Amino acid sequence: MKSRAAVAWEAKKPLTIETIEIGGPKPGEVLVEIMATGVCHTDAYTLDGLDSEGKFPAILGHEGAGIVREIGAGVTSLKVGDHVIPLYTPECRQCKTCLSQRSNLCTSIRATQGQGLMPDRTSRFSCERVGGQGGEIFHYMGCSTFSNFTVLPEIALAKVREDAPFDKICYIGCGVTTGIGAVVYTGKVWPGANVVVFGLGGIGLNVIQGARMVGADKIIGVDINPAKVEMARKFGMTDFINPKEVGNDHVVAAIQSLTDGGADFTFDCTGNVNVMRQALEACHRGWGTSIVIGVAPAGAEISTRPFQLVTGRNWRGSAFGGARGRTDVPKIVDWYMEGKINIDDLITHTMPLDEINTAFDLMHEGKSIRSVVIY
Ligand code: NAD
Ligand code: AHE
Ligand code: ZN
Repeated sequence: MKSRAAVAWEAKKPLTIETIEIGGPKPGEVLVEIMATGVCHTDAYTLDGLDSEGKFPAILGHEGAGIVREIGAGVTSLKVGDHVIPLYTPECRQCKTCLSQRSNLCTSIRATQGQGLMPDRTSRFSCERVGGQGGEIFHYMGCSTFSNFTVLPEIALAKVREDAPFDKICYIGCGVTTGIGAVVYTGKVWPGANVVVFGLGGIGLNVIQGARMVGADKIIGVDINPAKVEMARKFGMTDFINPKEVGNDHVVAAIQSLTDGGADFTFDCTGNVNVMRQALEACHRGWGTSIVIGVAPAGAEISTRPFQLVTGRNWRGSAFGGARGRTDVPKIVDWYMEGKINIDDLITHTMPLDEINTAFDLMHEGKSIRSVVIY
């Protein structure tokens, strides 16, 4: 069948809207009509050529919601008409990691996903504009939600309730779950904790609302863009630090002074390795935990004095908020529908697929929190 899709032909070039060909679902796979998709900073990072796994041409997008239109042989957990959220972190419930219950990083299809392919090592997407190799276009993060129709393995789809609006719950496919999950599942932040969030964008603001949800005391935001302050306060930020105002070398001291020596939890939501170091060093001696969420450019490395760890600070990371997609995503959709979390105010822009490049422009200009493409 055919689908409209925004294709990334090469790094640093705008996406173009194409009519592509999609192969039907093979055994264990599902054809999904994507109804809406968010644009995450990670899409921009890959498009900017910063992703060591970035392959072109590709159909980007990993923050979608849609409807099952066709199922392949052997699919048992989904049926045509089900509402679903694609999962770049699947949940097979059979691999060593899933069975361990110690991590959400299901390994069953990770290798082929990183190569832009389906588990059988082929692509379902092609476009006649591509020369050679049968016009193949790569998948992205196993999702490719910048196509109106896409194919995913059954284990990479969370079934969600049918009364939830696609144009809002698509954001649960990455940003909402990543931010709130990092607080709830990865950090297990306790009531009364002091929390610092570096980067008040589409992820950081969800860390803030997660911290408020679990009863954190001080929630300190750090950002170089003061335009983010108003929204951050609305979501629970109690204090704000602008490194450009206090001086980059004084950010850690400013946090220590607000938190009686250091934070219980800090979260990097910038992807900047220098900020990651600040976030670690702003933690309280003896127990403070810093959680890296931001995705750094290929080749970047983090550093600090080992003494920071010897004296009890913990450096951790979180992917997809530590959430087990098929288990936890439907619950997060419930939280939204029950009014426990706010998604609507974070979606600052919506647009049709033809205008998807505007979403990248708004992000780079610091003018949006989340842009959502509605098909
Ligand atoms: P965004 O562009 O919406 O927000 C980034 C924010 O960081 C902006 O407000 C920006 O002003 C701020 N910032 C940039 N440099 C800064 C600095 N030096 N000091 C303080 N603030 C600074 O991006 P987003 O969608 O919120 O994504 C944030 C990061 O999280 C990206 O690196 C993205 O790739 C990553 N991410 C990771 C996961 C995961 O599972 N680990 C999931 C989604 C996104
Ligand atoms: N491809 C990059 C890594 C990118 C990365 O870390 N992705 C996050 C999700 S970002 C969503 O917006 C993630 O889930 N990582 C775990 C994983 O298995 O990819 C690289 O460095 O190669
Ligand atoms: Zn994302």
